[in-house]
Amino acid sequence: MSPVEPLMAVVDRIGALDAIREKVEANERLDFEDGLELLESNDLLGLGDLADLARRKRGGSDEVYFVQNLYLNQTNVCRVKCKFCAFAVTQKQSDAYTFTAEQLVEDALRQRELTGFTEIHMVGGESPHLDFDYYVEVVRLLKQAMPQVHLKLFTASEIHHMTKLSGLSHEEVLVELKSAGLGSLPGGGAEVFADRVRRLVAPGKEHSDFWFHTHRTAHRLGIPTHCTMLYGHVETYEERVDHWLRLRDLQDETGGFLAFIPLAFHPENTVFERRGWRHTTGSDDLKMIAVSRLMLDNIQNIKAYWIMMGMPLAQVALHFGANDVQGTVVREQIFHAAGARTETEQKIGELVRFVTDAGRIPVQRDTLYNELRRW
Ligand code: V47
Repeated sequence: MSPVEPLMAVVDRIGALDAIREKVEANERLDFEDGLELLESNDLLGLGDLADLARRKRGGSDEVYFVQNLYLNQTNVCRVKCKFCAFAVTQKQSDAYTFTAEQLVEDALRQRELTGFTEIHMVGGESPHLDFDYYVEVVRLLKQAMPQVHLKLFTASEIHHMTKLSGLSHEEVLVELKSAGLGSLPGGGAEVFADRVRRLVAPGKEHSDFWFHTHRTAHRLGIPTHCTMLYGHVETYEERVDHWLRLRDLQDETGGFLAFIPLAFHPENTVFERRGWRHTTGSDDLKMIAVSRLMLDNIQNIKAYWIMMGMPLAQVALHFGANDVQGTVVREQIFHAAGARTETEQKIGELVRFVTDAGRIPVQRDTLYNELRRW
């Protein structure tokens, strides 16, 4: 190899980002190859700059959103053995729990006195020991006890599980939950859509077509939803880009996604820890925020989930295309079971300080991105 060859490769790569910058400046849509170029780039600051440009070109301002929310998990009993999951247990394990609807309400009311949250985010395992009536009752009683609180409950996988429990269609399940008080769906269960990856990390999980069918149906019924990608395990860059493009297509069709949240794989207490898998690095996390913003040109909000990345890196992510830090998050179990060391709760004052120190304007929002308060 001649000494100039590596240099030429670097120059080519810089040239590729320049070509993408021209597209961003012209508000042109990025394609599959662009997505790969971006992921392959080592020009981390260049990626951040480009993502920040894209955010502004598409109407973004200096506002950074957060919601005051409570996390609940109705059960950790799960029939699916996803290899990335450290949260799920079987009914026979000593740490298995399933709360009744009354217990969940009592717990939420106690927390409400302390924090005044506006959203409950609740997900759990796919327990074979529950029936659909249980889920409807949980929603109904939570709504009855706290009519003002938005209920963001159940991943698409759980909705699909409810169709199996009840024999109802996705639409029938969603209609019933909506009339009981369901407000929106969180974005979990998406993992990585590619069949190859799903077979490797979540062989017992439903096909990704069901995830899309659930979200498409929810959007049609006027239930907004969120979307995610679980990255940093066995997926290739190609499979990450494919995942973004599939989400972008559905958003073109329905406009029902409120936000995208990239989720970094936490290996602790999973099969992958035993195989030597390591935690993602800060650069990969920042790259994922930036490329998510660049590829998902029709999803307005990209979340830097501080529970996953920590507040200091989330602050940097605000300059890499993110405009949301999720929320106060009272208690979180899925990432903490898998090794997250972050606090489970941020006081509003602390969130405000972090956002302000990053040079942005903190805005408290409700789940639907209506402004409640700004600093
Ligand atoms: O589907 C599970 C992921 C998801 C691990 O909608 C893991 O606003 C990393 O969906 N390491 C559930 N990730 C959480 C979720 C979520 C989180 C924050 C905001 C929103 C939203 C949704 O957590 C699962 C899976 O993809 N997950 N185990 C793990 N060891």
